[in-house]
Amino acid sequence: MKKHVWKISLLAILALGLIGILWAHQPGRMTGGGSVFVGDMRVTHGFELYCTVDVDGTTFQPGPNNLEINWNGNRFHLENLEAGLCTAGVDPAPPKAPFYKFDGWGTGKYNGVSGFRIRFTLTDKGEPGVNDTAMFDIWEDANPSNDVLYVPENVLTFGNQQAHFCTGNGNCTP
Ligand SMILES: [Ca+2]
Ligand SMILES: [Ca+2]
Repeated sequence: MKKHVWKISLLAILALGLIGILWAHQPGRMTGGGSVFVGDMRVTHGFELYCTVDVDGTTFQPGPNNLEINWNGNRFHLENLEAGLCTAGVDPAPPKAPFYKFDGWGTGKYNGVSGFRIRFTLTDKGEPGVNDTAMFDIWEDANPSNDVLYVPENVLTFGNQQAHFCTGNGNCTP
């Protein structure tokens, strides 16, 4: 009888360990939006983005990635996310998620014209979104001195950003 209980306990520990490993390799995604101000200029964004490189360095295929930014009558539309590095460090709960910071890099359209590049950082530092931050830098790929938007990392004035485990309709498979 004792031996039997010991065996069940060992199996339980192995199962928990396996679940832990699987969770550690869960890819993530981030959704949300809001506004940040640069002086008097309001910069508004909305997005759904999938990590291409997760906390543990595992790479995943990106799902449908969307990022729109509007400022002073201008707009940027992400066409291709080339990298999305997700890192842990701050608790983004609720909900429970495997990361809080999304560092992205990609190309898109500025006022309808392709050939622009963006580098950005979005964070989820809990709820409501008052501690969440955003940083954007957008420039012309062929002429990097043509920087069309630079927003230093700043807290959101309106909105909220949410880190999630990668569930739902996106392409979450490695
Ligand atoms: Ca959150
Ligand atoms: Ca948040």
